Amino acid sequence: MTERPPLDRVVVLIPTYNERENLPMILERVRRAVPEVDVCILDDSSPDGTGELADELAEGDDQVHVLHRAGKEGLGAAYLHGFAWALEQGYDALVEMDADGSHRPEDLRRLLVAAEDADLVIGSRWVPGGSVVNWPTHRKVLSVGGNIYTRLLLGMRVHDATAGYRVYRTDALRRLDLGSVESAGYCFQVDLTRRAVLAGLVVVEVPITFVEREHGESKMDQSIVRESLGRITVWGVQRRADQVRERLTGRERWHQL
Ligand SMILES: Nc1nc2c(ncn2[C@@H]2O[C@H](COP(=O)(O)OP(=O)(O)OP(=O)(O)O)[C@@H](O)[C@H]2O)c(=O)[nH]1
Ligand SMILES: [Mg+2]
Repeated sequence: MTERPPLDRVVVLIPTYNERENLPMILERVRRAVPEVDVCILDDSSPDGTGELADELAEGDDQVHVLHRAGKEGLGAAYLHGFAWALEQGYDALVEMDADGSHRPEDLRRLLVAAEDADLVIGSRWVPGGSVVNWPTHRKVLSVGGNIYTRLLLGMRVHDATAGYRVYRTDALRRLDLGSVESAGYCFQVDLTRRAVLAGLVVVEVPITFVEREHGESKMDQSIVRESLGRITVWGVQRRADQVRERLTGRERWHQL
């Protein structure tokens, strides 16, 4: 295994849309659990004033940053903005974390330890030791079903490709063509997982306990599910086509010999 550089500078990216009730809690927990890491809040001009609250919280803490975005463009777009910022700032690794407490900051240290020997660490609900607390049956069905569909179509050995609690090494992210990512909603996670696997990055899953939000509303809706289903199906078909092409060109080469 190649020796990876130490993770001296890490930033936790937290996308927010109407998370006023959750922001102080999540910020306090992150700062307490891993005081050495920075935080950057990615707010899409939340109508409930989350962005202004973020500014207030950042004022008294040099390690907290805020990016204000023009309007609600989806989780993927907010993360791409945050990735570009983190790469520019020279961080060694970045973390993706929801604002609603589902991704427990107290688990982050474990994820960062795993990132010492990996390019991408996924906090996974669907590996032994992983679990979900307080999720209604329909959400479990959607997540497990979505992951089975993804595994079947994309042939990846990742068990929780839709998971949103992750650590990326920034040098590994630079090897992915982020400019061509179009996924706006939650399928951004599957898209990036697929790109990471195709690029030969070392992807590791670490079990986490995912806790359903207690405050605020879910931003998950049907358009997000539709986008995911559509894109994953297209990627699956492309993968098959590539396999067929490779087989054919392999045979052509065989005939030329
Ligand atoms: N900046 C930004 N953040 C978003 C957007 N959509 C969702 N988020 C944030 O992304 C994180 C995950 O969204 P959630 O609504 O919790 O989605 P979920 O976890 O599938 O749904 P829950 O069951 O409610 O937890 C939260 O921190 C949201 O505030 C968006 O369009 N822009
Ligand atoms: Mg959530």
